[in-house]
Amino acid sequence: MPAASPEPGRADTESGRAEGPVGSGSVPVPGGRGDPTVEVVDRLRASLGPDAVLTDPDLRASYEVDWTGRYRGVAPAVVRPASTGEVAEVLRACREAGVGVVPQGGNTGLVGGSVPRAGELVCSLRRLDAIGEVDEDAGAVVVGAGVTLEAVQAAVRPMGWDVGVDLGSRGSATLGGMVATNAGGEHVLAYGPMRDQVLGVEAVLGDGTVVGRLPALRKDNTGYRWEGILTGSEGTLGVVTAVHLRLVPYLPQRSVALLGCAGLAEALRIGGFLRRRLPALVALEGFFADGCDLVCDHLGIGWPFRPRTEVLLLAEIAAPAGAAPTGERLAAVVAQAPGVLASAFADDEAGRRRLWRYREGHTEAINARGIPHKLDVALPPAALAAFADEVVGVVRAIEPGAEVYRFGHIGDGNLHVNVLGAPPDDDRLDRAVFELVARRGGSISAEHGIGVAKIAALPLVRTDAELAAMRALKRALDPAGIMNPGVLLADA
Ligand code: FAD
Ligand code: 2HG
Ligand code: ZN
Repeated sequence: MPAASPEPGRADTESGRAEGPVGSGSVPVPGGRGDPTVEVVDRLRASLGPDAVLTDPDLRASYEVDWTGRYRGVAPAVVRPASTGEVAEVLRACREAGVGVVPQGGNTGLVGGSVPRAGELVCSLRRLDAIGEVDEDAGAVVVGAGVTLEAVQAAVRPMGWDVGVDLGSRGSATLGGMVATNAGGEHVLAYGPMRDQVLGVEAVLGDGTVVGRLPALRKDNTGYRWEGILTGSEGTLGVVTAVHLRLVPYLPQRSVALLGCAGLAEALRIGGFLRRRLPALVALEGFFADGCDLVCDHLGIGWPFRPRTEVLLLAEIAAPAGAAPTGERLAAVVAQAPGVLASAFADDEAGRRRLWRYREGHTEAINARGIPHKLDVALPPAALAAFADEVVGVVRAIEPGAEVYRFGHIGDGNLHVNVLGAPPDDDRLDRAVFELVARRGGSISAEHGIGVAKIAALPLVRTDAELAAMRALKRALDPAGIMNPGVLLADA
């Protein structure tokens, strides 16, 4: 399974956005006395200590470009607070000076929301990396926002618990970032997205106020809930500093089937057949032959089976240790499924990884070939297969030579359309695809969020009244507008 890591050296394009301090009243001399950014950096150096404030361009570099290389900017400094109190001090200093802040966790976000655009400070949460004691009876744990998903998995699995969300970026993505983006991933089918895993959060709002009581109670019906407001807020309301996670039982006995199908409609039909008969199904993923070829070339491996088929469907079932073997049950149900043209199975850890890499390997293989346009969309289940055909024509009408890769969590109606061969700063094809999605009753973001990549398209799927209510919420919690300006909401 690929480990996610930013690749600063890959990027050679600017996002095209102006750089410079935000929110200042009079016009200060950049870098001189009276420049609010310089004053904030000096203040934070004094209060957090010099090691927590990175201004050297080489040290800042990996924080200033996103994972895809499509979005980048320059930050006057990267600040690395080590406690909730220090995060509050960062936000207070920025608010008083009117300087924007970009919260950053693992920097694996795919919509450009985790890197600076217009001279904002980057506030990296990676030093908030404490993992609390696992509540073995209740199945819950409190973790710092900067803890990686992989670290939480390693901490809770020996106790028979697991995290309900799993992502290919598990080695770098942080729990704070996963809450902020309401991450989805490979097990939404079984456990839902991040929103369903969060019992409570602690956070610092845009004005420096600390909110949320941890540990949270499983039942606490006392008005608005911070975890509800902040999950999916993409760093625009405040900084999540700690998360109280609801855990799910660890199911180490797993079996994977990779199935060859004639097309996406057939794959969805087979998926429905498996779902009805296999309550232990935890993943139902899909991808097309051209993406499989790309992954094979990138990893230097062969196809998982012959004959070569247009679509590949990956199904995984899971059971507790010591339960009846899952592999036999999976193979027996697959044998009855109509329309399976080829198959490969794995029950052991190494075999499962081998099959998963055809699916999880897409993101890295695509990035290795160029800077992609990433269009993470959801469609009503009945519209997904027709959309997958139609979208290729819509892209090629704008960019005739484009390569269009389609893969994703098809059991959730979620397709990742990745386009190579179009200029990174030209979003005409993004717009055309989002308009198609809106016409077909879908969502322009299934799981990655809006960031800066989709901000102009948000009105396609949210009403004016909804956007006005979102802006009002933003103004209430972040009155100075310092939290991730330019992300999620235009003109907030
Ligand atoms: P970052 O990238 O650092 O930030 C993402 C957003 O959250 C930004 O807007 C940032 O400002 C904000 N933010 C970060 N930390 C905080 C905080 N503590 N408080 C407030 N705001 C904060 N995503 C999926 O949903 N499903 C997948 O299957 C999936 N697979 C991936 C596979 C690969 C190989 C890669 C590279 C990415 C994948 N992603 C996936 C995208 C990404 O990993 C998720 O969006 C993840 O939740 C981002 O976490 P992060 O810590 O890297 O956040
Ligand atoms: C996945 O499902 C991730 O692999 C990344 O959400 C999707 O690279 C992408 O577009
Ligand atoms: Zn995904």
